[in-house]
Amino acid sequence: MVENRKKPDKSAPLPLYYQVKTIIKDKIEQGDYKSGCKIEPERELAKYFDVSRMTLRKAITQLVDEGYLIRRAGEGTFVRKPKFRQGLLWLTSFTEDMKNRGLKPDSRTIFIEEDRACYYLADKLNIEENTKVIILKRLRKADGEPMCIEKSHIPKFFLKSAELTMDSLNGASLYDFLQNEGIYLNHARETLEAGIADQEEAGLLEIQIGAPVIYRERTTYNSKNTPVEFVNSTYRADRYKFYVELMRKD
Ligand code: 16G
Repeated sequence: MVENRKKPDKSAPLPLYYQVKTIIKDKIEQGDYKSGCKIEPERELAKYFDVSRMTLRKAITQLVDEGYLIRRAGEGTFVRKPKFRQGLLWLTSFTEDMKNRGLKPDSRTIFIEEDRACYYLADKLNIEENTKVIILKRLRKADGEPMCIEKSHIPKFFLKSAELTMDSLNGASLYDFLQNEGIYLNHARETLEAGIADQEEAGLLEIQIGAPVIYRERTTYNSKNTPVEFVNSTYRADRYKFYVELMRKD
């Protein structure tokens, strides 16, 4: 694998570790290093690139920090799966999003319960305090891999004909269920925040406690601008990056 790789240019003004890092990163992005494959030992790579072990280690450490590589104690360093790049412009469901990527969406319902809206939730959903809400907490997976945890809150009065239960949802799409109830979601407002996984999140998402996560808070509205759903989601930061196109203001 190392044979057809470029080498750093020692006369170039760029630091050597940075050149080595860029060469390895390009190979990952171009698919020469396949996701899941083990890269050569540091000693071998340092010799090939003709750099010190310290320089090589700095390049590798940055690629680990940026999510391109993962070190497994006693096993070596491996290429990570590329992150999902998700646009922030379109209102899609998790199911749609995974299908568009050619992946099989799946859900594990952690609980569905009925509760009364507290002041905070009432404010988010623009309902009276103590109004009945259905709370649905799910672990969402793509091709069997945990991606995020979603806790949705929906005012019960929206659900007229069918009850939202484990059986009625049966691992399927919540947005499809709402559409079958005649509820059409039109737009949403969302915030993203950085966080670190606590014990429960780490267990469900199969990541280390303290690993970076992204908290997304979304309120989804129908065409009358009435909030239908308020969601708290925890996304794996090692599997997602978000994308938005920006325009100049003037
Ligand atoms: C998305 C939504 C979530 C919604 C879910 C429905 C975020 C950031 N986005 O993941 O609000 O509940 O889709 O997905 O949380 P489903 O129709 O596949 O159940």
